[in-house]
Amino acid sequence: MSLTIIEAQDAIGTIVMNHLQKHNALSGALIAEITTALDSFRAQNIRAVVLRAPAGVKVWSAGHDVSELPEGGRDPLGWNDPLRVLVRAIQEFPAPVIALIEGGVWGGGCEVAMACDILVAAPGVTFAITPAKLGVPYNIGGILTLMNMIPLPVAKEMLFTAQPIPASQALNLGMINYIQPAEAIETFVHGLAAHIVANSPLSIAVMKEELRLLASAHAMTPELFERIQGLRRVVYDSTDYQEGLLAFREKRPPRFNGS
Ligand code: YXS
Repeated sequence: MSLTIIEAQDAIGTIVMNHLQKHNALSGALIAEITTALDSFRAQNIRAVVLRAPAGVKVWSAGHDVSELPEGGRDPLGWNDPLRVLVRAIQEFPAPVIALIEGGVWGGGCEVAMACDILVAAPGVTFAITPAKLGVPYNIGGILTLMNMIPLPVAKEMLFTAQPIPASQALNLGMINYIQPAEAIETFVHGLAAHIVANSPLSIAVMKEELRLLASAHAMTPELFERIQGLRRVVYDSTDYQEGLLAFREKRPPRFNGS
């Protein structure tokens, strides 16, 4: 059974994440369908993509599929992790990807949404970045995405509290472009996409890639890289990481002891 609904019309491609039983948890299978759709859109010269969940959902995406996180001793968010592959696929897609967001956005779901170029949310939307709740060592790609999107004090609050922020705050921060009523959001997003489709696809593709390259242009010395990897290993080798995964499976609050 497919986990997505894929449509393409008038140079606009739509990907509906439709694994509702797991609240669109970003499993390897769901991610594979999304990246396959993006490859197909690229071949069709699609000029704008809409990434969404079905209308009226309670949860846009519940983030990384926790059941697919490694049990420890290995970076849970390494280069080839499906979530990282999806984030890059969106960022490198040669046309704008518009996130049409309804419901809650959790963990890696926020990173997928923030990888999109334009974000339009319904009023009840919330965003929660939750690695601290699970004892996961967030990767620096995700950290940099956050630093490029919102002011450092708010990024720290979201990371350290793992609590949701409302769409109204996300709009004030400039993290999302618009809030639109649920009954109007689809028409609004397609209006945005129509403006994009009418413009030069080459000019837009080049500007999108220029922005991606410049936004990620940070000097990384070997010492800095090794220091960060060493810090992250402390986390994914920790008993707290194990406890975070176990608590999720057992549907109970985690009890972290800092080791
Ligand atoms: O119990 P069953 O088998 O029906 O399955 C439940 C949940 O276990 C499952 N599910 C997930 N499975 C894998 N990975 C997930 N992220 C995930 N989220 C949910 O879906 C079934 C229905 O969920 P349930 O009963 O909890 O629904 P609910 O309506 O009571 O609550 C909806 C949520 C989204 C508030 C709740 O499911 C939730 O808090 N999910 C986890 C959100 C989260 O913390 N995501 C971060 C995952 S870690 C991640 O993204 C990165 C590694 S990082 O941390 O770095 O960002």
